[in-house]
Amino acid sequence: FAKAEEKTKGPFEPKYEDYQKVYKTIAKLLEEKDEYDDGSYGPVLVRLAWHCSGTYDKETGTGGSNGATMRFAPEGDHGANAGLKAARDFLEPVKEAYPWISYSDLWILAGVTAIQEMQGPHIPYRPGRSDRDLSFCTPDGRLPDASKEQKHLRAIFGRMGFNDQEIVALSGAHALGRCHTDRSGFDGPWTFSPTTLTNDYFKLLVEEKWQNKKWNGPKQFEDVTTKTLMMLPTDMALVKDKSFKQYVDKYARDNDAFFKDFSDVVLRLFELGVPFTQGEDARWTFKSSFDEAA
Ligand code: ZEM
Repeated sequence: FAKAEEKTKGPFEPKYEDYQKVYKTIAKLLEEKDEYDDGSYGPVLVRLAWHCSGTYDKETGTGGSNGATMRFAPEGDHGANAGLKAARDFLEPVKEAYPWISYSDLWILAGVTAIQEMQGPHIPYRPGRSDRDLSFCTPDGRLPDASKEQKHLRAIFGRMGFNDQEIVALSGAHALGRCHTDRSGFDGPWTFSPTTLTNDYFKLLVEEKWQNKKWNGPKQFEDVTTKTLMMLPTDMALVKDKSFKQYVDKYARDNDAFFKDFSDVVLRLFELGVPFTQGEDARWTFKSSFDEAA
């Protein structure tokens, strides 16, 4: 039947509506599977999309979200990717329902969906990623090491092509989710609302007092007031470093400015290393559940 249809209509070419359908399916699954972690798979989906993209190296053009090479052992087993199987498994039924979408387009679309469904800004999206074999896996060590500071952040994000302002805006994603001792060794959430995107990460960085947490785990910081929130050494580097701090201050004061810059930089992060055949004007903006309700 599929073959006969191809003859009359040509091969299936998914359009905006088809991707919006995939978006809606992911959004519905997010709502249904609310027993995970703090009540949402949203944060771990964002981390999956970021870890696909953040392997990009602008000098060699290797890495990035094209390929979905984290499906394979070398990359899937990198320490930085611990725990992301939960996100990949969550998306497996979506891939089965829409076999025409590549894993690499799906994982990034899931990141976009998660951000929007957690009340973040719209993130324009273009398809065009194709899945590649394990020979395209990137070497270990391309993602940031949370125990380090500003010099390391500039080296890692500079390799992707990002400047100080962009590093700070991207870090605002830590308003979402938490650290898990069995994944990274660190423990706890950054904010009191880890399933809603806000500028609270920046507000807490500047308004709270942070102290060294006394425990058996790796060096991390806790808020003096409740001792329930956390910051990584790389998070604290953003307020220690003058050039970073000016943007932390700006985003702490102005959620709209954060949302705008976050959308701009995440869109670029998610497109790193992708050989698109369509131009930037072909990007789509998907409707979220909040747009539909309005
Ligand atoms: Zn994260 N991140 N990240 N990050 N991240 C964790 C969790 C999450 C760093 C890092 O080492 C860690 C960005 C940048 C950086 C998210 C999104 C983005 C965790 C905890 C660590 C240790 C993992 C665990 O134990 O489950 C470092 C050093 C970064 C350098 C600045 C950027 C950029 C992100 C997106 C744009 C998200 C959403 C999480 C929460 C995941 C979850 O499962 O809750």
